Amino acid sequence: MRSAAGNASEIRFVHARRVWDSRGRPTVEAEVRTLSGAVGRAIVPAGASRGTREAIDLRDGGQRLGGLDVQGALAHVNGEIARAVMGLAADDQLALDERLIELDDTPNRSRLGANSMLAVSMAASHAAAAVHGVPLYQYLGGPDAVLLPVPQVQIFGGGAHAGRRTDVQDYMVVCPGARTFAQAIEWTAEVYRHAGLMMQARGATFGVADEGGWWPVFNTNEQALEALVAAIERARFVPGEQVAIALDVAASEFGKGGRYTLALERRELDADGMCELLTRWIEKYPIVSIEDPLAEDDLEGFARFTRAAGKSLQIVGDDLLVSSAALLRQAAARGAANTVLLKPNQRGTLTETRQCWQAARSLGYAGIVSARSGETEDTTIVHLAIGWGVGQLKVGSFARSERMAKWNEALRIEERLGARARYAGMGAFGRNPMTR
Ligand code: 2PG
Ligand code: MG
Repeated sequence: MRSAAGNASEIRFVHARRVWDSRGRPTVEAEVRTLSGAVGRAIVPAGASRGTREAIDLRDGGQRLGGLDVQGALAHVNGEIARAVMGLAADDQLALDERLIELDDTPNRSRLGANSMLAVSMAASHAAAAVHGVPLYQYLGGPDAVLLPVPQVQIFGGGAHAGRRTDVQDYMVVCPGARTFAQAIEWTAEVYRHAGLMMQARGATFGVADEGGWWPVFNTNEQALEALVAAIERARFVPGEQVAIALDVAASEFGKGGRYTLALERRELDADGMCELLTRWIEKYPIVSIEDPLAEDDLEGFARFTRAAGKSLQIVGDDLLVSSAALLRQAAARGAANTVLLKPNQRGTLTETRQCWQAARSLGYAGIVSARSGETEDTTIVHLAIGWGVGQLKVGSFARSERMAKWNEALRIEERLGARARYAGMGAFGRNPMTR
C-alpha cells in the first residue's frame, strides 16, 4: 500500500526501550513518531515452547538476568534500524518491512533478531493508524473488518508453562454456541470459575500457570479432560454444543524422532500410538481443535492424522508451521494440518505474518492469531485478528492482566462496531484440506 497520507506519515523518530514481560523478563518496546506527530508504540512477546524454525528472539547471553537481556536488540533498533527506516512512510507497511528484511536477510533473522524488527514493524502500524485517525483493526481491514474472533481460552495450563506438570500444554475451551464475542467471554468466565472451585474442593489449588490457567494437579493427561467437561457441566453449559474443548498438545516439547514421552504417565508412544491416544480422546470428549498433535519433525504423522481426523476436527500447526508461508505450502502439499497459528514474532514482520495468513486462505486453511506465553499489555494481535478477519484468537487464560488486556480490547471493538459486528463461530474452524 502506498502512503495515502503524504508526508504526514513520514517516519521521523524511532526509539526502543527495555520493558518487562509477564514472566518478569526483559523485552523490547519500540516507539515510532511521524512528521505529523502521530505516535505508535508496540511491545514484542516471547515464547517458551518455541518451534526450532522460528525467527530468533535475540538475547544478550551471559550471566545477568539469566542471559535474557535485550540490550543488543535495543541497540539495533536505536541504531541501524532507526537510520534505515527514517523517512519511510509508516503507512507503507510493505516497504517498511521489506527494508527491515533487507537489513537482515538471514533466514531466521539471527543478526538483528525478530524482537527488534517486529517491535518497529508493529509500532509503525500503530503510528500509521494514528495518522489516518482510525483504530488499528480498521486501518488494517477497512470497513470490512467486522469479524470478531472465536476466543480459545485456556482453563488448565500445563507443559512448558507449568513445570511440565502435565504433558499436554493447553486445555482450552471455545464457545461455538455463543452469539457474540462478549457472550463467549462471559460463558468462558463461568467455566473458568467453576474449574477453579472444583480444584479448590479437591484441595488442589496451586495458583495459576504462565498463561493464567489453573495449575494442573492431575495424575494423567486425560484427568484434565474429565475435569474440563465437569467444569463445563457445572457452569450449566452443554459440552460440545455450547462450549467445546480445544487442546494445544505442543508435542514437539516431548516428542522427537517419532518417540513421544508422556512423563506424567511414565510411558512412551510412537507416532501411531500418539494418534490412537488422541483419536480415543476425540471420540470420548467434545474436542473440536487440536494444535501440534505431533512434533514439528513429523510432517508425515501430521498428514496421516489429518487424513484420519481432519474432516471434523481442526488440526492446528504451530511449531510445525511457525507462521511461515513457505512451510505452510509444504504442509499443504502433503495435506498436513488444516489450520495455521499466526504469531508475528515467529517471523519478525507484520507483512510476513500476513502473507502466511493470505497463503493459508488461498490453500483453504483456517487461522488463529495467537499470543505467546510471555506477554505484556500490548494488544496489537487483537487488531490483527479482527483487521485481517482471521476468525479465531488465542491469548492464554482468563486471568492475569496481560491476557485480560486482549480480551477486553476485543470487547471494546465489538461494542464500537455495534450492529455491524459479526461473531465468527464455528464457520472459522479448519477442516480437512483434502475434502474441501
Ligand atoms: C503456544 C504458545 C502459546 P509459547 O505454544 O501456542 O500458548 O506458547 O508462547 O510458549 O510458544
Ligand atoms: Mg502452540
